[in-house]
Amino acid sequence: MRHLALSLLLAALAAPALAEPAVTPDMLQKGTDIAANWQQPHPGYDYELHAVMIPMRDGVKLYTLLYIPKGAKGLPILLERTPYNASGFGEDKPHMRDAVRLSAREWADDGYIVVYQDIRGKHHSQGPFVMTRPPKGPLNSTKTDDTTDAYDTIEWLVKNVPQSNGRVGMIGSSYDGWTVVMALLAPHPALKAAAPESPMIDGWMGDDWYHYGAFRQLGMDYFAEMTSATGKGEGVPQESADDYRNFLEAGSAGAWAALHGYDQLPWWKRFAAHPSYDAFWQLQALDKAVVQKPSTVPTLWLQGLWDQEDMYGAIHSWEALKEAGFGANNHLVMGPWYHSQINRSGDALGPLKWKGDTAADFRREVLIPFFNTTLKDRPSKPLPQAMLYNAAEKHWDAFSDWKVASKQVLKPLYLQPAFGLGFDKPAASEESYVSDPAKPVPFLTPPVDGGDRARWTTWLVSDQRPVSTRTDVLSYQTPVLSQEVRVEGAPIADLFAKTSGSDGDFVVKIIDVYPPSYSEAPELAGYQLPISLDIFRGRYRKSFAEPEAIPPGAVQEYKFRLPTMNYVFKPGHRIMVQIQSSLFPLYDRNPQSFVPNILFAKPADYQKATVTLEQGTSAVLLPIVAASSAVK
Ligand code: PG9
Repeated sequence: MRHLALSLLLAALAAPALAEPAVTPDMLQKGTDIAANWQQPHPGYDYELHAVMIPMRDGVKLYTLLYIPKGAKGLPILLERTPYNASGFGEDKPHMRDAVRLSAREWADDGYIVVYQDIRGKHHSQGPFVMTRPPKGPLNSTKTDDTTDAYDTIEWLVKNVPQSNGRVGMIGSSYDGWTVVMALLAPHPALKAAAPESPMIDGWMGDDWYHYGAFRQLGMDYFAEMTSATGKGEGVPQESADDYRNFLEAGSAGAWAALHGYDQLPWWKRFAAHPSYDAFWQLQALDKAVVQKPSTVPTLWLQGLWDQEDMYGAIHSWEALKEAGFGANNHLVMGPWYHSQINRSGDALGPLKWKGDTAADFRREVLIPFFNTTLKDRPSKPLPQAMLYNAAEKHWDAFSDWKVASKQVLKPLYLQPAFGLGFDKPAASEESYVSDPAKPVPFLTPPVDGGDRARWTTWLVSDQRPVSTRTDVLSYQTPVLSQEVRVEGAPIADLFAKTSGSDGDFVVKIIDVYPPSYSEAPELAGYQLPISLDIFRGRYRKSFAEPEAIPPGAVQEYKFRLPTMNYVFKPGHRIMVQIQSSLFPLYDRNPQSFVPNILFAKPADYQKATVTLEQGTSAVLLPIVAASSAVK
């Protein structure tokens, strides 16, 4: 203070007289040099950016960013609701196409108002955050959910954005896809088109948290990132760079959680109390909800054919809607993409190279015209019922009648003696392996760093040769194919097996084995490319809600659906089926002795088991077609 007074005095003595009033002691006491309400002019910008707090029906305000092209009149709105921070992309960029997320670039080019909103309780929005907040009802006794929040947001937007034409489209992938589906459960009349991309639909059955009851523990970091802070929480510090080792040394997933302080996280505690498919999960399954409350909003259900996070949601929702008679306004798209790759460049997936950028081309040629039909009254080519990329032939196929799983004709491909695989039913025989929880089969060759995005996004197309020689992985294969085998639909794994344990997991992979020499792409010579794979927790073979111990030594049937394919196994290739009992550390280990909650299995519960597969009955049931049913 003394320094300030002294320097003011010196300045006053030295300074020449000013035309403007000098800084007076009075001003210094009462005033401030901070502008009352600074509005930064952006003369070079081609858009206006507005940050607003939109009130919901219960008074909670949600932080919303509006990107409005300068001089806009009568433009539709593209809305994305997210838990991942509405701001922080490119607000400092002068051109709207660079300022919005990459996924909305073509929308900016086409002339849209783009709106991002933080969902309740995340980042700059008010209210409490609840993980994938259940729809109002038995699990949510409040007056709001993400259906009402979307409704109230759209209501505000159409009344308060005079540059808009009063029509809104919703888009978003994964969690943001979930928010699109929630909006569809009671949509605002101004919602005219929707594109849930890889939406999280059923977290227990086959999306992010579990697959048929096997826990995806590698995603546990996400729990802390999302629920340790309103903003982005911190990642979990790992003991070593190898998550194979980290999870193995921790023991159960619950022990790992305890080690990392997860008893402070309400979501983890709620989650861990529901290891089976009880009402907690059933009442959140949105493929059931969309059928109970079908919307008339034109909707494109999108996902990747190798979607490593949400492989289940879009196809199951679309099938449920089609089966219930709501196919007319619902379309299915499955591209050759990893999770959310629809919003990035799509010229390749791991070692697989496509013709052109399958994602950008799709956004421009299909997705935007689809939105423009109802949002801009711009006529477009009618969309087929389903579009699936054919990764073997490298082109899109359009289908006027893509079969839902219950209507498929399936042909058994039997496990045969001497690791053969064929359409002829062989005489009964057996093959065994020892599954040892101390040496689980890795899903990627260790060291496995869960944070390594390049490996994570491509693991579903990773070469299976490194595990095919393990003694606890059974690899059955056909002779070299002399004719193509074309598949359209969802295969079913149908295993008859016994185990010396009282619980156990079954992993089934359908693999395209490339020829040993392959001049089209030498890096793929001999490659074992997974086309469809999943894991099933044995205790749920009779009921997902009520697990039952496996009677040791008794043959049981394990029957489960695998991910959808639109594929051709070409002449010169082989079809392979691999079977194993772990996929670690992506999935937690089954202790192989029955315990009430596997998340909290004790070290002594983990037991080796001898697993024996029946050959002659065990098969994968393939949706084989003689010729493509795609529209020409
Ligand atoms: N797959 C992520 C997720 C969605 C919903 C719940 C949990 C995780 C995502 O990419 O948003």
